[in-house]
Amino acid sequence: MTGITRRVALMATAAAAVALSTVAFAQEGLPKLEKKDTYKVGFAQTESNNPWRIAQTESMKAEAEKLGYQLVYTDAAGSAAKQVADVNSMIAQGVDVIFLAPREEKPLIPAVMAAKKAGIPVILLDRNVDQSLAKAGEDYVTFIGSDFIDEGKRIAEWLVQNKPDGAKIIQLEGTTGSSPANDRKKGFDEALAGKAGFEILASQSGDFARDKGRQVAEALLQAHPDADVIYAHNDEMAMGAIAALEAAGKVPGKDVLVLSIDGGKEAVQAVVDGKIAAVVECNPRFGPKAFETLARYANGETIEAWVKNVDKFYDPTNAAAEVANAY
Ligand code: GZL
Repeated sequence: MTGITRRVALMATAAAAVALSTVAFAQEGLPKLEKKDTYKVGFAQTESNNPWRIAQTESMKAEAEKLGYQLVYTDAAGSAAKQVADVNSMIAQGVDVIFLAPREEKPLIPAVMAAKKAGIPVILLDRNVDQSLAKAGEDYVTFIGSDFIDEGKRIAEWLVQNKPDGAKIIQLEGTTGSSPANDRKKGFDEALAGKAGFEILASQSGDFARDKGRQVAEALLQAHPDADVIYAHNDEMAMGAIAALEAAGKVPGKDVLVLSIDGGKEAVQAVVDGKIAAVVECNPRFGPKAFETLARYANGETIEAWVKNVDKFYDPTNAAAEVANAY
C-alpha cells in the first residue's frame, strides 16, 4: 500500500469512528445525573389555579425540603410559552435536573429539547408531551403520572353499569391540548362507542377551571335540556357544573348525574352528599415518587418509560370511609 493510500485509509477510518461516536451519542443523548449528596432541582409548574395543582406543588416542595435539596420553582400562570421560558431560565441557572408538568403536549417540546441539549435530564410529572415529537429514554427520563385513558374508560364503564338504559351526556373537557384532556376524552368516548342509548350531546373545554366549567355547563344545559349526565374531566369543573344545575333548578344526583376525575376532598364529600355520582382519583401528591425516581436515575438505574400512578375509585359504597384520606 503506497503512503498516500495508507493516509487516505487512516483518514477514512478516523472519519468513520467520529461518525459512529456521534451517532452513538445521539442515541444515548439522554443526559445523566451524577450521584451527589444534594441537588439543585427545577420544578416548572403549569399554574396554581386549582386545589389539585396547589397540592402537587406543596408535595414537591415538602419532599425537596425533607431531602435538603435546593428547589427552583416556577409557575407559568397558565401560559405554555411562559413555561418554556421558565425551563430556559432553570437551564441558565444550572439546575441539575428539571421536573416538568407540561401544560400542553406540543408547545413544551422545545423546553424538553433545550434541557437535553444543555445536558440537564428532564422528568415529566403528571402531564405528558406528544410522543411523536419526544420519547422517554431518549429526550426525557420518564413520565410519572396516571393512565388518563383508563380514567375516562372507568367513568364510562361506571355509567354503562349504573344507567343500563343509556344516557344523554354533556362532557366538560380539560385544558385544550393537555394530555389529561386528550386522553380522558379518548378513554371515555371509546368506551361508549357502540353502546346503545349512550349519546354525547356536546363536549367542550372548561379549562379545568371551576367558573369556566360552570359557564360552559350552563350554556350546554340550556342547549341540551334533555341531558341527564355531566362528565367533567376534573373536580373543579364538576363543582362548577353542580352550581350550574342548582342555578337552573335541577337537582344534581337526581335530575342529572355528575361524574368527575381527581378525587379531592370536596368532590369525595360531594359523593357522600349525593351531588357527585362517582369520581376517579388522580392523586397530585407527586413529591415522594418524583424524588425517588431522581435517586434511582442518579444511581444509574434505567427508568421505565412510564412510572404509572395507581388511581382509586370513589362512589357511594366507599366515599364516606375514604373522604378523610382524600387530598
Ligand atoms: C392531571 C392534572 C390535571 C388535573 C386537574 O394529572 O394535570 O390538571 O386533573 C389539573 O385538576 O388542573
